[in-house]
Amino acid sequence: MTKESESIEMAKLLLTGNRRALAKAITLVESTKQQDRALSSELLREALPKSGKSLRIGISGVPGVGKSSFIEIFGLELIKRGHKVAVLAVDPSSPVSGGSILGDKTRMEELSQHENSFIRPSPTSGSLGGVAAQTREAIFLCEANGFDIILIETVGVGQSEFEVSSMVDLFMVLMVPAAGDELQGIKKGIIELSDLLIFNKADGDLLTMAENSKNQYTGALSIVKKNSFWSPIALTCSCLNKTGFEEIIEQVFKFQSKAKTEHVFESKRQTQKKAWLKSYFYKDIHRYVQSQDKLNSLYSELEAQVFNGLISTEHASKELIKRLFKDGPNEQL
Ligand SMILES: Nc1nc2c(ncn2[C@@H]2O[C@H](COP(=O)(O)OP(=O)(O)O)[C@@H](O)[C@H]2O)c(=O)[nH]1
Ligand SMILES: [Mg+2]
Repeated sequence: MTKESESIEMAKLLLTGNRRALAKAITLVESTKQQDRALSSELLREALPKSGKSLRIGISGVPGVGKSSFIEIFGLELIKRGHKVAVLAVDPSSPVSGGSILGDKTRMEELSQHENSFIRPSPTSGSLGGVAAQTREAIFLCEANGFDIILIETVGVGQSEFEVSSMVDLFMVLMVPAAGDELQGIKKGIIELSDLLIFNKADGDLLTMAENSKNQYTGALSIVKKNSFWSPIALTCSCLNKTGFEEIIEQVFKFQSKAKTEHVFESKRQTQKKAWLKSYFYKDIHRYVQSQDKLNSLYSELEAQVFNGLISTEHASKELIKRLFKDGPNEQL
């Protein structure tokens, strides 16, 4: 079979809702092997027209806040309502921590076995295009495979939150209930990103504190209007007692229908697409430069000169572009 027909066959199987084809397709887009790249972009080209019809939800929070436990219950509740739920993880630390995937599978035991769910752990970081780019492509593949809710779990540290928020429709942050003065310390940036702020572990000794945290935030959030149609909302839940999920789901779909009726849904996705094109373009150019010996050594030379204060960053960049256009690209781009 030629490479091209191989990817078309794979795409066909993917579009029928075949789960193994989805797993294989994601492995392919994650592959760094040169021969897989052509196959992968062919596959994406076939899948892309069938993607996009889902609600993409980012779920963030510090390790131990209960993201995996939350996804188990939230996912099963959504399935009960007739949805098909895919879970993707963006965890830049996973190759280091290693064991997190095993822990997640046991916390999402029922969900991972359900026929209307699909769970995929984080790709290995440092691979081609980066974890975030591959997750974005995995979203398209899950959608083409028939999933209408995509949950993207990310650890609430560093850059990954921003990357995930740039590929989802709705971003929720899980938090541990805390006393009033501790709440002040929570990063402002997180609140600006989030549409729903959820205090988990609202049970036992933490129940009162969770309610207090929620009330305190509700006051503060009413002033933060993210955009014309939605102000972030604070809620509580308990994965232990399975409480609070009814209201969370209600708010999620309220958000979706408001975003759609006020035409924010599509325009946000368009903005995200533009931003991603830009980022792919820059990454491709950078990768091309790295793949060409002459260009790469010029890059290193200029980098050293910038580092030593001999030339400006702007000058270095212009020199590189000059050389790039002079030599011209080749098929490796
Ligand atoms: N009491 C209580 N414990 C919870 C709740 N949700 C999660 N946990 C516990 O918190 C720990 C971390 O949960 P996990 O889902 O792995 O968190 P993650 O690291 O954010 O994915 C586990 O021991 C859970 O059993 C909850 O609602 N109430
Ligand atoms: Mg987890």
